[in-house]
Amino acid sequence: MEKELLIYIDGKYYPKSQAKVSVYDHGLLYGDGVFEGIRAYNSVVFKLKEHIDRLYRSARVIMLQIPLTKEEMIKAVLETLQKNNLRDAYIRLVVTRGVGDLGLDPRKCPKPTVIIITDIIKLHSGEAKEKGIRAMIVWVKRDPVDATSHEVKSLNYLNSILGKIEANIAGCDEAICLDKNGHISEGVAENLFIVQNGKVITPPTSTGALVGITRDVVMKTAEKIGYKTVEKTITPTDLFTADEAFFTGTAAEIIPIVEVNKRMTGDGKPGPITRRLMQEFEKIVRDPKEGIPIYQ
Ligand code: PXG
Repeated sequence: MEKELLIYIDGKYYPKSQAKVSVYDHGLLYGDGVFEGIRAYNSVVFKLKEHIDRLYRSARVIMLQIPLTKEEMIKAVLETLQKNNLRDAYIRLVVTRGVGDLGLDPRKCPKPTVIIITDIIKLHSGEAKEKGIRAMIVWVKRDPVDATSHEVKSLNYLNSILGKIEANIAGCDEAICLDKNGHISEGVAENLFIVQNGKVITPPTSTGALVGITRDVVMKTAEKIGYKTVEKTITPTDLFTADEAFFTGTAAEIIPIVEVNKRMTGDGKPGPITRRLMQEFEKIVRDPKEGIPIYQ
């Protein structure tokens, strides 16, 4: 039998089938916690420091005291990858409020639960990358910045799940969410970009979109290769009439969008600037300087 993957929970390692948390954990009972999805390429954890920084920022907003320093957390992530002998991996880092009682008061949870899952990466189909995907703007509004905004990467993903359900029942590949003003915010687990007249445009995080790490890499890369990049409000009309559109995210990387609510994007094929950015991105994720090596 194949050896089971080991999962880190609160400093100990458990085989996947035995890696469990209490039913009294407020991460389960209330979605009270924060997380990160991270990738390793060829033995280097891409942008690990940036993901750890975001995790601690998210935790700070919800007043969750992570019981490890950032350095200890990085060590724990690398050690989990080493124990599983992984080189290319998807890493899920979760910190919940921990075990409490059946009331939601976080003061009843003395100790946060820290979970590190490192698994083999499930790649997006090559077809999605090559041909692009069909997306739709759904009725589910992104949670606003004065509510459970996705600026904080919390365990509350019902907003995203609802969006995904709408796309699923409509037979679409992905959902796009609006903010409460009707402006485009992001996908359900991806940031969104459009290209208009050679300019690369993405909505501001004031729409409740996550401060995506891939988003940041793509914005910097676009600038570097000579495209003006702006953070600016995008309306549904802007999206319907864009020359190109694409999603970015740790799991998704860069995925071209070729249709939005049945309107063809550009000529219905992944656009030239999108393809150029995809090529550059492939190089960047494999650059050891862009991350932290697993085996030192
Ligand atoms: N927006 C939201 C709401 C997200 O959850 C992104 C954008 C992209 O951010 P990064 O930093 O990854 O470029 C995310 C990403 C997955 C998965 O497995 C990804 C996320 C959440 C849940 C699952 O694709 N977050």
